[in-house]
Amino acid sequence: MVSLIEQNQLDYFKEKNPSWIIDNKTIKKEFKFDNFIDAFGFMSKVALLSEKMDHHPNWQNTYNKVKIELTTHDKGGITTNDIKLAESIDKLINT
Ligand code: H2B
Repeated sequence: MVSLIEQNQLDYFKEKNPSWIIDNKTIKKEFKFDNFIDAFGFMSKVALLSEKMDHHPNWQNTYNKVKIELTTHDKGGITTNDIKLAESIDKLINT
C-alpha cells in the first residue's frame, strides 16, 4: 500500500525535476504544444500510461496547453505514485 511521501523525498524530487511545482498537496506542471492536435496526442499517451499505472491525473486542456496536477486522493496528498507518474509523463515528452 502506498503512503504519503516524506519531506526529504519531496526535496529530492524537486531537485531532480525542477519543472514540476510542488503546491501543498499536489505536484503540477503546464505543458505547451504547437497546436491542439499535439496537445491531445500527448493527453492520449498520458491516458494510456495512467490507466496502466492505475493512477490518474487531474488535468485541464485549453487549445495547445495541458495543465496537469497530481495527487493521491485516497491518501489526501502526494505519494510515490505521483512522483512515478510525473517522471513517466516527462519521459513521454523527451523520448
Ligand atoms: N488516481 C489518483 N490520482 N489518486 C487515487 O487515489 C487513485 C487514482 N485511486 N486512480 C485509484 C485510481 C483507485 O480509485 C482505484 C480503485 O485503484
